[in-house]
Order: sequence, then C-alpha cells, then structure tokens
Amino acid sequence: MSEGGNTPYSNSIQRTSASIQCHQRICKFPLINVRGVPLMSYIANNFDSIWDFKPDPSDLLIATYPKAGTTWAQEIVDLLLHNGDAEICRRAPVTERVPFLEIFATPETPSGLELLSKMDPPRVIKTHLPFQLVPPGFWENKCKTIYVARNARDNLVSYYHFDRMNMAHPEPGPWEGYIHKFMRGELSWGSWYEHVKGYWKEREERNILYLFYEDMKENPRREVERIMRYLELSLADDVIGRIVALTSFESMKDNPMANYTFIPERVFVHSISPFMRKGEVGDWTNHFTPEQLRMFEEDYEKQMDEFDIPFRTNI
Ligand code: PPS
Repeated sequence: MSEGGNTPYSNSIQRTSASIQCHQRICKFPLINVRGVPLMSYIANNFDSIWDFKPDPSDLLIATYPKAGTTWAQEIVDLLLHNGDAEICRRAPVTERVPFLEIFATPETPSGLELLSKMDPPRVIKTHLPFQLVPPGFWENKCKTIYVARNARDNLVSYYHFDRMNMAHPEPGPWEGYIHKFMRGELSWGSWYEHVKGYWKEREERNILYLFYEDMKENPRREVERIMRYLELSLADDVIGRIVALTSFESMKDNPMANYTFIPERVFVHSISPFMRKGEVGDWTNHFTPEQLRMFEEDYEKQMDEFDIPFRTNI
C-alpha cells in the first residue's frame, strides 16, 4: 500500500520501526496498524488491493478470528457444496479450495487475490479481517457470510500454540505475556473482543450466519444442518451423516488436504505443535493459573460489557 495515497486507509497506516526478520528464508513480518488493527506487514502494505476486491454476489465468505474453527467450517462448506463427495474435496489443499482473501504471496504459495482471480464464482473465501476491514463489495453484493466464534479462553490458547509453530508469525513469547497481548488486542488481526462484537452487531442487518465453535463440538450434525439451510441446500440424511464424519477432528487431522501438513515443515513446525492440535472445548483449564483466570475474567467483563454474546467455556 502506498503511504499517503487517496484511499480510505491511507492516513491510518502507521509504519512500525520494526523490520522484517528473516531466518532460513522464513520471514517474520512486523505488525502494522491499519485503522487501529495490527496486521502483518505484507497484508497491511497491500491493503488497497484487498479493500478493492470485488466479490461476486454468489461468493460466500467464511470469517473468523484466527483459530476459531475456520478450517473446520471451510471443510464443512466444501463438502456441503459437493454433496459430501470426499474425493472431490481432496482435490487440493484447503488453502487452494477456499482462498485466504488477505494472504499475500510467499515463496510457497500464491496470494489469495491471485488464486481468486483464477477461479470462477461462486467461490468460498476465507478471511480473518474484522468486520470494518472486510472489502465493502461483500456487503454491497449481499454475499452470504458465515462467522465462527470461539470462546476467548480456548481461542487464546489455540492462537498461542499456533504462534509457536508458525515461523512466519511474530514470536509469541512466554504464555504469561501472551495473555496480555491478547487482552490488549496486540496479536495479528487485532482484538478478539472487537472482532466477535463487530460481526455480532452486524449479523442481522447483513444476514451473517453467526456460529459458535462450542455448538459445533456439542452437536456437529445440528450445526452442519444449520449451515446447509443457510446455503439453501437440501442434502440426504446419509450425506449429512457422512459430512459430519468427514469433518470430525480425527478425520480432518488425518486428511492431508485439511491438516496443513502441505505447508513446508520449515514454516509450520508441527513437531512444536500440530495445526490440528486438540480440537477441544476447555483446554484453557490446562493453561490458566487461578490468578491469570481472575485477571482475564475481570478484563473480559469490561471489554464485553454491553454485549451478551452467549459464549460457553465448557460444554
Ligand atoms: S486458522 O489458522 O485461523 O485458520 O485456524 P482455525 O482453523 O481457525 O483453528 C484451528 C483450531 O481449530 C481446531 N479444529 C477443529 N476442532 C474440532 N473439530 C475439527 N474438525 C477441527 N478442525 C480444526 C484445531 O485443532 C485448532 O484448535 P486447537 O484448540 O489448537 O486444537
């Protein structure tokens, strides 16, 4: 993105003094604020072209805060759109079947925009952008949007382990400090609190299907059927059953087109923490000390004050 250009975000970009740190051809990108949202520099510096993306009205957006259940939703949707055909849904890695809107090219992968330019609509598109940074074309064209939200405690734990294993992400540092970065909204893609609230506020006006990871764990069939109805599909009972089985944590962990082992090991180091790590509700209990939990909850009440979003930390 050119600084000072005539775009909605030109004046809101703040260059950080941090530089890109590269080790063995893997680059850790500094975070740059775009309208107050920290994004990795390769996203922030290309934000103009992301903002200008013009979806087709038939395109479907899957939006999430990182680590909230994106890949799970992507896999469910792809299977629903292909009548539960497991072979077709193994045609390519999930990153190619469902391009990641704001991801820019690395030596290993093309950018999301490049992939999208080569696909005919209807396309399924992934984003982690908070509501206010989603290209306005999605709302102008009334694109269907599925949002998956996950309770803050488990979302934080999952993000922590992901930042440990993803060599392109900023260093997570120790757990104790990471909690504070999460609470202050300093991680890539910004504040979890603002993210979940942003889509919640807009869900009725924009016809957003707002799902919860915990509901998907509790009763996957019910949630798969909910997505099916939203997509205006009607699949046979046995096909729905197959989709539920194919998108269980165990099946997806074994699926090389969904489990992110297709990313080179020097970028995603699964031996540090696998992408398909635990897939549970309540793993936060293994991470928070009583004191950390007290502090986190006190802050949570303040940040979520006027919002009554029905998150569950246990099922
Ligand atoms: S990303 O990188 O933001 O796209 O990651 P995302 O897919 O949103 O989140 C990864 C976490 O989701 C868990 N996961 C699942 N849980 C239950 N069932 C299924 N099928 C499933 N697929 C992915 C994955 O294990 C990560 O959570 P944690 O808690 O780290 O295990």
